[in-house]
Amino acid sequence: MARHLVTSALPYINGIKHLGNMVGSMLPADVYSRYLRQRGHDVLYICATDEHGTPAELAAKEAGLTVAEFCAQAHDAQKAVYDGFELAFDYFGRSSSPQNVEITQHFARKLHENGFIEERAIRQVYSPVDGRFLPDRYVEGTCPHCGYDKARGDQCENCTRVLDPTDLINPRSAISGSKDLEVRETKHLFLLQSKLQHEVEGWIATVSAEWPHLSTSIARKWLTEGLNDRAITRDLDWGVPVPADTWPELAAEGKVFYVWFDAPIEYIGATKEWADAADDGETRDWKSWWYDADDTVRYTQFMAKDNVPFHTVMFPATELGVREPWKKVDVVKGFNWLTYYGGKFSTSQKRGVFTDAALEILPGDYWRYFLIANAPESDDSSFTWEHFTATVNKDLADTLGNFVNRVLSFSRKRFGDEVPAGRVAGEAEAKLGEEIARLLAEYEEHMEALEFRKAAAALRALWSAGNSYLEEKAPWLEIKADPDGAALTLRTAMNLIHLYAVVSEPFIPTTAAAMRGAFALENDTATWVTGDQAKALDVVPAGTAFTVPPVLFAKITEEDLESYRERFGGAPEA
Ligand code: B3M
Ligand code: ZN
Repeated sequence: MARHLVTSALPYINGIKHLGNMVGSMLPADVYSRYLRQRGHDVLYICATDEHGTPAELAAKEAGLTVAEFCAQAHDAQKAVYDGFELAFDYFGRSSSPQNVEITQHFARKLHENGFIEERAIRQVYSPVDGRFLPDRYVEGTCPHCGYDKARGDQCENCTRVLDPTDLINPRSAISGSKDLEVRETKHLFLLQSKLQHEVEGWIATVSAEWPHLSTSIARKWLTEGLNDRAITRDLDWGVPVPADTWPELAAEGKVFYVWFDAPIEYIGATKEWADAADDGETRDWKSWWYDADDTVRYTQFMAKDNVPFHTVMFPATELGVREPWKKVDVVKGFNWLTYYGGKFSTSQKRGVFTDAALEILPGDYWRYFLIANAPESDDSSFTWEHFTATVNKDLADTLGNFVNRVLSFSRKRFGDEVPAGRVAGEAEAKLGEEIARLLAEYEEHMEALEFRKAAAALRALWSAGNSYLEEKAPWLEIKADPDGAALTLRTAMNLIHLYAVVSEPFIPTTAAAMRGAFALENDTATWVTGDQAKALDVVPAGTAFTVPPVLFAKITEEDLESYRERFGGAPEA
C-alpha cells in the first residue's frame, strides 16, 4: 500500500489569511489527510509558512520589526489560528529554515551543473532615494494591459497578468513613494525553463490523467504559451543566499533566490524539518518520502488556482532539471475562488472574514463544515452570512446536533443511562442499514476522488437518513404501546450516532470526538466503518453506558447574524 504525501500551498507570511485561503488549500488537505489516516494509510501532511520575498520585507517594515523577528511572530500567529481550525499537520515548517536553505542551494547547484541556469545581465529598476534596486512589489504603477493604477511590479491584481517592474507606467517606489527611478544593469541567475518545456510536457502527459479538470486546463494553457526562462534571483536582504561556491560574484553582491524558487522546495525542506524535530528515540526518515520514492509514495497537492502554474509546470521543471529522482506530484487539486458576496475578499477595505476573526465568533468545526460543503471546486462560490447561518442552523444544529441530543436525552429519560436492548432489528432497520451502507460507499468514493462538496453532501445525507428513520419510527409515540419497539429504535439511532462520530471526523473532528465520547464502549478503537457494520448498525451493544453531551452546535440567531453583518460588512453596495 502506497504511503500518502499531502501538501497544501504554503500560506504567505505577511498576514493572517482569510477564509478563501483556508478553503482553497489547507482545509481540504487536512480533511483528506484525516480521511486517509482513518482508512489506515501512512500519511504525511506537510505545510509551512512562505517567508521570503518583498511582501515579507514590506510587512516587517510596516510593523517596525526586522524581517526575521516579524516572520517568527507571524509564523506563530498563523500556527495558532490553524490549531484553532484543528489542522492536523504532521509538520508546519518555515521556508526560512536552514533545511530549506540547504536543499534550495543544492537544487540550484545541480541545475547549474546540468546547464539549466545561466547568468544574465538585466535592466532593473533602481531607486537612488532608497539606495537600492526595487524588485517585484517594491515598484508600483499603472498596468500596461488594463490601466489599473495600483499594479505591483510582479503582477497586476486587477487583470492578474504577470508583470516585470519595468513594464509599469508611471512607476513609483513602494518604500519611499519616490518617482525618481532609473533603470540600471545588474546580473541575475536565469532558470532556462525553455530547455525543459518538452520534458515537462512529457511528464504532464503521463501523470495528468488523474488530475481534476481545473489543474490540467491551467497547465495546458501555460505550456501552449511556452515556458520562458525566468530570473530566479533578487536583490534583497532576506532570502536563501546564492551559494558562494558556485556564484562567488553574485553571492558577494548579496543576491538571494526569488521566493517562488525556494517556496516549493520548502515542501521538501519542511519534511526535513519534521525529521530533525523528532524526539530522542524516534527515527523519521524524511528522504524516503522524497528521494527515489517513485510509486511507493502517492503525492497530492492542494492549492488555489493562481498557484496551479507554479506546481504543475514550474516546480516540476525545476525537479526535472535537477536530474535526481525527486518525487513529483501525482495529483494537483486546484480550487477556484471563494468570494465574499460575489466580490473579492479585501484586506484594505476590511471586507470579508479572516480566519482569526472567524474563530473569535464560532469554533472551528462550524467553519470546517460550511467551507468544505461549499468549496469552490467546479466554480467560484460565494460566502454570505445568510448562507452560512442557514447551513449551520439546518445541517449542523438541526440535522446532526439535534438528532444526537434528542435520541440520547429521550433514551436516558425512558430507559436510563445504558443503551436499551428492545426487540431484534426488523424491516425498518434493514432498510436503514442498506441506505447507510450505500451512502457511506458514496462518501468514500467522493473522498477518494477529491470531490469534497460531493463528499459533504453524502455525509449530510447520512445524517438525514437518521432523521428520516427517527421520524418514521417516532419512538416518542412508540413508547406508549410498544416500549420494546421504542428501545430498538433508540438503540439503532445510538448506533447511528456512533457511526456518524467515526465518519464525520475528517470534517468536524472536535464534535466527532464529543459524540464518540458519549459512549463508554470498550475497545472502541476502530477508525472506520465497514459496509457490513453500516448495514448491521450494532457496534454499540445494549447495555453500553452513555452520557448526553452538551448541545453540539448552537443555532445562529437573527441577532447574531445582524452583528456579523455589521462587524464584517455585508453585501457590497451595488
Ligand atoms: N505563498 C501563495 C500565495 O502567497 C504562495 C504559495 C506558495 S506554495 C509553494 O499566493
Ligand atoms: Zn492589469
